[in-house]
This record gives sequence, C-alpha cells and structure tokens, in this order.
Amino acid sequence: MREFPQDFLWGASLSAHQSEGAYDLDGKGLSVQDTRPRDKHDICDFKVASDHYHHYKEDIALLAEMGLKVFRFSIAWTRIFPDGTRKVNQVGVDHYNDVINTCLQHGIQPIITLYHFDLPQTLEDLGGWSSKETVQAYEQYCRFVFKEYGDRVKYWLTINEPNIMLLVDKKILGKEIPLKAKYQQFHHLMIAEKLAIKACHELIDGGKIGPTPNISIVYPATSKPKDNQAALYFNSIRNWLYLDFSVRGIYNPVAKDYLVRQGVMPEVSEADKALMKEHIPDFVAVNYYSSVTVEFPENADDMMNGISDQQSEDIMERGFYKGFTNPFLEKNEFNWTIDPLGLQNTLQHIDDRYQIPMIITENGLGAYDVLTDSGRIHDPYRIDYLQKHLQACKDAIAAGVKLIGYSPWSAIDLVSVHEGISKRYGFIYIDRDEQDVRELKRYRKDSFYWYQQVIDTNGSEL
Ligand code: BGP
Repeated sequence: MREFPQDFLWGASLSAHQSEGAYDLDGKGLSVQDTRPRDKHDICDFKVASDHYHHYKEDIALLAEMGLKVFRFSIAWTRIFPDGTRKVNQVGVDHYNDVINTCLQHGIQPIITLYHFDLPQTLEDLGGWSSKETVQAYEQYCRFVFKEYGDRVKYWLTINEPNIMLLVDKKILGKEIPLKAKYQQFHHLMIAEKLAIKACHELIDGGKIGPTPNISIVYPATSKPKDNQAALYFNSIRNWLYLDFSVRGIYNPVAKDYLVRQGVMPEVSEADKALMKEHIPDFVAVNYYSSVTVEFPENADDMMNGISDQQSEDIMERGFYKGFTNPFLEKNEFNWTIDPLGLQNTLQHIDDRYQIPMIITENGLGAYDVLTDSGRIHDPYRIDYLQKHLQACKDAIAAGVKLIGYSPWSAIDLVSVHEGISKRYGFIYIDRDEQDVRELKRYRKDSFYWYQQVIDTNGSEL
C-alpha cells in the first residue's frame, strides 16, 4: 500500500529558544542558549526570536488553519525551574498550560520535547551534563511537567538530538571538552533519558515517550573496504550508539570498540545497566535533513576545515572517518546535501534494527526566503524538498516501515542554530531580519497552502 494511514500524525515543529524570545521575561532563568556567543558575523541571538511567546495564540490558529493534527514544541526548562531545579516559576507553568489548552481547543495534539539544547545556565555552572546532579535535576523537572500536563499531553520527546549536541563541540553545549568528558556526558544524558521514560510510564496514563536523535544514514565514499569500515564506524558513532542505548539498552558494539580504542569508555554501573534494559521507549522520533558520506582518512595530516555541524561534510576523526562530498547529490544554499532516498534508507535501516514505530520530528529546507511587495513568499524549492521527502516516507511505509507521523521543521520561521533568522524553514514567514525585529508580522508562504492541501488529502496529493 502506497498511502499514509488514516490516523497519520501530520505536524510541524519548533523549539522554545529558537522561537519564543522573551528570554528573561516573567521569571524565566537563563539557559546556555541565552548566554552562548553567536557563531559568526552579525547573526541575531535568541532574545526576541519569532516572539512566539507573545504570538502563540495567533501562531497556533494559523497552524490549525493549515490543518495540523499535532504540533511539536519544546518547553523551556528555565521557564519552569529558572535555576534548573527546586523553585518553580508559576508564570512559566501557566504559560505552557495555556499553550497546551490553545492547541487542544483547535483540535491539535501537542508533542512536547522536554529539552531542546537549552540547559539552565545555573546547572551548566555546576558542571552541566558532566555532573550527576544535572541528571537528577532533569528527572525532577520531567516528573513535574508530567504531573502538571500529563492529563492532556500524551506524546513526549526526551532530549533533542543528544548526538548533535555531543558531536558538534562547543556550538551547542557551550564549550569544548575532552573526548573522555564528552562520553561521560553522553552516558549521563542517556541515563537521564531512561529516567524520563520511566517517569512518563509511571505518571501518565496512556503516555508515550521516545528519543529524538538526528539519524542520517552514512554511505561509504567508494567500495574500498577501508571506506566501508569508515562508514560502519561513523554509522555506529553517530547513529546506533544512541538508538541502541535507547531501544535495546546496550552500548552498540562497534561504537564501544571506538570508545575503548580511544580510551574514553564511560563507567557503567550495575544499576545503570538495569535502568538501560528496563525502560524502553514507545517510538523513535527521527530528525533527518541529509545523508552523510565518509571515506577513510588516509592522510594523517587531514584536518577538518572548520567547525562541524554534522550535517555537512566537515567531519573527521583520525583513524576512523572523514567527510566526503557525495558527487551524486545536490546541495542546498547552506551546503547541506539533499537526499530524499536517504530518508527512506534511514527509516528502513532503523526499522531493520529495531522494528519500532517512528515519527519524523524534523525534516526541512533552510533557505533565504523573500517577502514580495504583495505580501507573498514564493518558496517552490521548499515545496520540492518536502514533496520528495514525503514521497520517500510513502515508499518507506510501502516497504513495511511503521511511520506514524511527519512533523517537519519548522512550523514558523525561527532563529537557526547556526545561521540566525535569515536561514528560514517555516511554513509561516516572520517579518524581521537579523538586526531589526520590525513588527514580527506573520505571512503564509506558498508552502503553507501546499502543506494544507497535503494534509487535507492525507498525503494522496503531494
Ligand atoms: C537540528 C535542530 C534544530 C534545527 C535544525 C536546523 O539539528 O534540532 O534545532 O535548528 O537542526 O539546523 P540549523 O538551525 O542549523 O539550520
């Protein structure tokens, strides 16, 4: 069958720090995203972003008009616990109550990410994910929000892209740290996720929870056996290490070999082992933008050109893998490869390994959109990208993959992790630029009307 199931969850996604703004209003504490310096030149910070904090009613009404069944957003941990733990900020709690209720009034089910890159700064100052205290604080925060919102919210996501957080170095987690410390953080993050799964199942009647890694299948550059080894290792280091931990409760064997050879294998206690095995997610949420291609780095002097964002070719680890420009794939304006069949490949690989329901929680095209004088945004390039990726989803479903939903990035324009507001992903245009926030007026893009039609026909017309 080459159709989407009738109860398919059509959605769109956001994260708090990239869209809300109001970074220090109404009792909110600072997160590492509010304090980290921007990566380059004059790109904007997250202080105002798309001002979704003040526009959420208007935004959710627009998303309802587009026909969404689900809306993925994240809770800013620092609105609930400004210092990460202990003291609750009731204004923040009320805010998300209102956001959730607004969604439900429009017939939209929320899918909530508990943590999307925005660790409370107070916890970072106490050691961040290197410290077990952060694990406890995260568990306390999860339990609090499950009790508060679990009567109405049934879909939860644990931690957005722990693999990107760890592999991208200082850009997201705040500072560069040695590999050993990084993999200790990995272990803590993944144990924190297990505690969230446990709490969700204990506290929410009918609650479903899943991990949200960024999974991209890794191709070998050539049929050389060494390139195949490079792809095997990078697939395991980038993808399976995370999903094997979440879904199977084990350290992936190939990634483990890498960790042991690098002398950075974390300590795993007996109690951790039990926790890992016992608490298994209900589904896997997949963020996918591009496939990745690697070769074996033959030349000991090979260096990365710049800072990796893990979705381009600028990746390398001596003795293991090095990014390679795939000559068979196009690229977008920001040097990310475009590979719709890669999405089908990725979904089938996950299905082959785990046989678990999946939902796509990010997929999309960042581009420089233009607002015309007549208030239109013509974005055929985005429609083309999404159309081809949805076709790949259909083909994956036809091949037996249990895909339950598609929630692309992003619902509205927001501030990109790496490139400011100019790299736009939304179905809804936010009128502001890097420096001038103007009136933040909302405009429907051409892709808005296209996606509306897709949802209306349950994907039979792409
Ligand atoms: C993912 C993140 C998102 C998002 C997206 C696009 O890794 O989960 O937060 O921003 O990538 O990346 P960018 O903003 O760099 O274009």
